[in-house]
Amino acid sequence: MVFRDIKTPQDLRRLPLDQLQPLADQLRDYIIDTLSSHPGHLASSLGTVELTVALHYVFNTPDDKLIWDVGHQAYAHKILTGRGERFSTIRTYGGLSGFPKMSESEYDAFGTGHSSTSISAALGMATASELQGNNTRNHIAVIGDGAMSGGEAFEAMNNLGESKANILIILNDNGISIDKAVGGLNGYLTRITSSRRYNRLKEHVWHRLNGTDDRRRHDHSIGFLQRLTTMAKTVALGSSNLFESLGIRYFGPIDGHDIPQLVDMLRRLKDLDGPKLLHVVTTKGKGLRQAERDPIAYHAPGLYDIRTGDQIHTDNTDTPLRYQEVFGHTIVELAQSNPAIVGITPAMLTGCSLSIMQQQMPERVFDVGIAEQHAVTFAAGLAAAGMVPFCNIYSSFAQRAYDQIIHDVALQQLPVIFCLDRAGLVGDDGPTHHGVFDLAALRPIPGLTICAPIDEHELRDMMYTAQLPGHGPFVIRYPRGGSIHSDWKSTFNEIRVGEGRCLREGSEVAILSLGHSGNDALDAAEELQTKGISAAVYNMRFLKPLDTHMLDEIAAAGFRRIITVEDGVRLGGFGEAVTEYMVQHHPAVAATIKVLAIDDQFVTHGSVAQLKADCAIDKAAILAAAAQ
Ligand SMILES: Cc1ncc(C[n+]2csc(CCOP(=O)(O)OP(=O)(O)O)c2C)c(N)n1
Repeated sequence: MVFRDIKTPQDLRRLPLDQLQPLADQLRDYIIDTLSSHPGHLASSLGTVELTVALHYVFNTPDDKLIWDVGHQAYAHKILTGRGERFSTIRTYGGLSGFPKMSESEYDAFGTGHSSTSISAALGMATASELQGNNTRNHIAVIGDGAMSGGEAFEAMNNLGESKANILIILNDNGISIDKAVGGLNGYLTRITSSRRYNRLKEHVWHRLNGTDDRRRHDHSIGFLQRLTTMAKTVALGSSNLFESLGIRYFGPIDGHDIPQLVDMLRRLKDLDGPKLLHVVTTKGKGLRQAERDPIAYHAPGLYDIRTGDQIHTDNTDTPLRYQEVFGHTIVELAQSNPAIVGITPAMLTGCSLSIMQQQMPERVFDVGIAEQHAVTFAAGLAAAGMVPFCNIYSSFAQRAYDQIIHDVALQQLPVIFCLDRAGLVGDDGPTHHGVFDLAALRPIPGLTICAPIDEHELRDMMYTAQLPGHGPFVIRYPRGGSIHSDWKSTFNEIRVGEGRCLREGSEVAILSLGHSGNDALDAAEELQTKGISAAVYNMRFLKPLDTHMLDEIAAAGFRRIITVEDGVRLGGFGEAVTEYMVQHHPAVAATIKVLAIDDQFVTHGSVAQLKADCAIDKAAILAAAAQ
């Protein structure tokens, strides 16, 4: 059997049980081979290969609904559901999405990217099935221990436990989030999986019940198994089971790489009505030595050597630091002289570089798990009690905490400093992860200062300014990756809040930019110069408050065209803010404005350069607008 012969899960279901592990091995090799040159989420997907095979083997997908949480672990699922041939296009422009996507396949029951949604979605679908008179369809939510720490998962379980919905939660427990898993839930799961007394009892029960096909015994055995499991756990752990307390029947933990055991257990659970949870223990990165040893680095390792498995690092010492690293070093510097500074991240410790601060002052860094809402209100609490919290959240994940930003921070004018990482277009992760709504979403909130640096020196100055006494809540948003200068370590300068900067004088065209887009503006102005067009560049720096004094000057200067450029959505964004002001105060000038921003659509995945070109927010778009 060759895995390429499996075009759909129906083909898979025709295989004898003993063919499944060889199939899983082939799938794993294919993922490892492909991702070595087509980067993606490696370690998580390697950990779920056997689970994926077993799920599609036992359940009648796509009629039964399989819902992946986050969806970064669903590569084997993509390959088994008719997308094997196109797998090498994953995350590239026009290719497969890196996450489940309803429009991509009928097997992708629910689109994902952000975490902790699977149980809610499964409950919604199960409720719909019931209302539509279908009581036999199965709904399976596969959720990692990291994603389980997110509040929405708990809200869903609270609701689920009360319902009779026919839902199976698979808790895929590998003890790792992107970074080390944190929090009380993590400790709890570790206690369950490592309790020797409990596991001995469970093994005993399992062996007694294993291998029965008799339906009556089967039904009886599953109930017996559960009662014994609960009892054993109570004996071993000295407390009742968390999930059972919520009304969800708990099974496991079982080995998530043992296909026969998985298949047997899933078959039993398939016939058991009501909400239930199967706890499977897997190894993140399974099958690639380096990934098993360092699942944090191999969560999304980029390119790696197909023969050795070693990561290929393209950085050299001349490469400018990325914004995130500059953030990481700068917060340490600021924290050394300001003892009130603390750093907070919802589960993106390494990604946002707070790991740098954690190494040096661990007691002042808080990884709160995948919990954006909590991160913001936790920061608000710290600020209310006199600390200076830097709350670093990826822009798209901060969408989760919109109300907390309004209600807990802004309304009370608490000096929380939000550093919104991965703002703008992020590239291959695509629409779930682009940080393009932040400017427009935050602009209407009273009392927020909102700014974006053009380079890493400005990032440092903005961070420095934000932590000085007397400011209210402060938002600093910056993109993924490359900054500009190789000497990032500038001295700190206080920036006057709401003050823009003219970077280049000119007379015909004015280009007004916010944040990193200013670099395209400068490049465009340079090129316009060679074509005999004189272009001025204004780095506005602040979306809020807008530098209206500078806008008055620009209006008075008599430019034939004013161009605004930003890497965010048009509706309510920076360009519209400038236009609004001009319409009110300089109506004749308003007619000369061309806003370059992202139109009212979700942007697909692909390289940032390609997407910027598609959205007409790149240098070429500026040149075209200047020529009009
Ligand atoms: C709301 C939200 N916050 C943060 C992330 C970033 N993120 C992606 S995967 C992941 C870790 C998930 O851990 P787990 O569920 O245990 O899955 P594993 O990768 O370990 O298999 C995080 C934090 C996200 N996708 N969504």
